[in-house]
Amino acid sequence: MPPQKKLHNLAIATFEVRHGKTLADLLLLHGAIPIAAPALKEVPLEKNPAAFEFGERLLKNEIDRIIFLTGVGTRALMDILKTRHTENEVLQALRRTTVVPRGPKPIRVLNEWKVPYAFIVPEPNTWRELMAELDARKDVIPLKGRTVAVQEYGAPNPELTQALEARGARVLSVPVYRWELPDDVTPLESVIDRFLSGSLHAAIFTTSVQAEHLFQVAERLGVVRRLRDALKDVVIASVGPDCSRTLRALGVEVDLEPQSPKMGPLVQLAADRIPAVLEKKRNGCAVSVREAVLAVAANDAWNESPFMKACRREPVPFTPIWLLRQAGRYMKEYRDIRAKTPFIELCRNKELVAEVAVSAQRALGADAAILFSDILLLLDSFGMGLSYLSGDGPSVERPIRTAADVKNLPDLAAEHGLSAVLDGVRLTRRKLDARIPLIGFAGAPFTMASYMIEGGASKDFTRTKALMRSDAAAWDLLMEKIVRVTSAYLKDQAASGAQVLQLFDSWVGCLETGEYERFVLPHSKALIASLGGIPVIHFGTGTSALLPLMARAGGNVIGVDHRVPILEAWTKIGHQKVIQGNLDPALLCEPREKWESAAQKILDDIAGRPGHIFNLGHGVLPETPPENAVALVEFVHRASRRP
Ligand code: 1CP
Repeated sequence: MPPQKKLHNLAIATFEVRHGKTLADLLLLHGAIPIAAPALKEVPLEKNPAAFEFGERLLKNEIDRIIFLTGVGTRALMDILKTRHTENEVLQALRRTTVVPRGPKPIRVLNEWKVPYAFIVPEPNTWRELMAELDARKDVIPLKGRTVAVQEYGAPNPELTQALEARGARVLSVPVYRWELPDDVTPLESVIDRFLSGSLHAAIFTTSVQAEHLFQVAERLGVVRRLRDALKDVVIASVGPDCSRTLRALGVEVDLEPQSPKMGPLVQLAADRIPAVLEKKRNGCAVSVREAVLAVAANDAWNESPFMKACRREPVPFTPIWLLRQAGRYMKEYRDIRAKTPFIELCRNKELVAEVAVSAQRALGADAAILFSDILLLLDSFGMGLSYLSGDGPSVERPIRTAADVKNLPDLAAEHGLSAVLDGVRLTRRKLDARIPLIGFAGAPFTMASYMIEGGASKDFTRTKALMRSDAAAWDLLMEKIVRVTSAYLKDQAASGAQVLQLFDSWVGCLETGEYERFVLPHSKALIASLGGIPVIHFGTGTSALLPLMARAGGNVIGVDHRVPILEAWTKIGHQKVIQGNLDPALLCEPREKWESAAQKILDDIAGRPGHIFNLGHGVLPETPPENAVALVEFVHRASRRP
């Protein structure tokens, strides 16, 4: 009879390597969705003097007891010894020695070899039961003054060594292979992301090393505490007592452990108990991305940065600053990379993405980094055929011109197809100073629609306005399709390591207020509301008249350009919001006196009120001398420093 599908649609992380497929198949039978993240690789020791010494001494009858801890290790040790001795010599020597297998797997190998063993260790077959059995037989199998060889698997077991030495034994450790992180840690990284975003329901650990390696990768990503918190909402199943002990030492509570430390009973227990335990742990409600992000925010270094404090309108030691398009063509390092790599390729290459974003933040000393990517990549996900023609800007092969085009446009929902960008977010976050927040971003619905309809850059947005004004239903449908996928994309960026999200409505300033209110506001509002509590910067240019409405649409921070005096903008937005801006980027191409006095004027106007993030009104121009950008950051820090 097929098992009941007790784990219907529950996503369960597994880390097993050797029996990974079996474990996945068992879980599938129960209706679960196994998410495999092989957590280790076994590296045979090439030079293994300890094993050779063991072989020599074994043959000279100098080894009194041998403890075999694993089946695979027992066989591997024989393979090593066979490079120096014959199999028969080794078997004969083993038969003259007291052999103690820890569990059924080494027993199977010994039976095959017809090597007698001293006794069977009772379940759960950890080194503790093994020692208890030895203690019970101390008259028959004394340890005092005896040489005890211990076949080690992966990592040494210092507790077993100590226990043997405490009983007077001389311990000879015989390593066979060691465990390392797998060559490709991406599956582990992505499982960690999924834990952090609350999209996994359970985790099954079949060895201690799996747990250790999971946390090693979390450590590299700088998310140990976040992972530990996230695992509180997940059912943790462990194969046996040693594995559970390791998990607890890592700060992870174990929910399920079978009586018998084997995969079959473990999966059966998991199938029987996971749904109820999950219900209890989550109290009936799933963890949202927002809760996950907020709950962990309190722990991270970036959370106390001047930038994040400004986002919360808290007092800051100096005004934080970053620059729109701070990574880009004005920097020689960027141009050098671009000379070798087409733009879209660059955006999809996580190493280059991280390098460009992190090096720009460092070169400037900026208080935040922005993901290196482009708002238009999403057009390709819609199948519109995006290219960047040198000099002419972006071009879309199949723009949307009619209501039928809108209808035929796929509703991507969560399938944004930009996992390569998320890889970039993760790597950027990892390489960035922990105190520097990372800004993720996307185009706002209107600006995205304008590129989709115009097919590229535009000055007057004639076609966009025509569709909007002539067919409200088609327009709303288009905006809704954009909102849905953008929402999923931005949430994924947050879950991958972006602390703040910026929404670029770069061209919305071409609309009059009534049109904004009818055709844009509801959609931008729905998008921002869907992001929960993740801090959002809502940016536009030429928006002087639209600012109160943009503020109404949402965003903790409103980004304003240089066409509106900053205090006037703040009044329009409302002082409960944070303001970002607004030096004219063209000034940065001028001598220092010009931009310095304009920057000073902005700081004077703001007069130290909390809730200002300094920025340009729009992106750094390609002809900007980079030293001016660096000097501006330094100037704003110095001129705004509070006593
Ligand atoms: O030739 C090149 O190397 C490409 C130039 C370039 C760069 C450096 C483009 C093409 N995009 C980008 C990066 C980029 N784009 C970033 C990350 C860099 C950073 O800020 O440090 C960001 C946030 C964007 C967002 C973006 N792309 C916006 C919104 C911001 C804004 O400037 O208003 C817009 C409108 C785009 C579209 C775009 N991307 C690129 C071009 C040439 C254009 C068209 C601009 C236009 O319509 O005139």
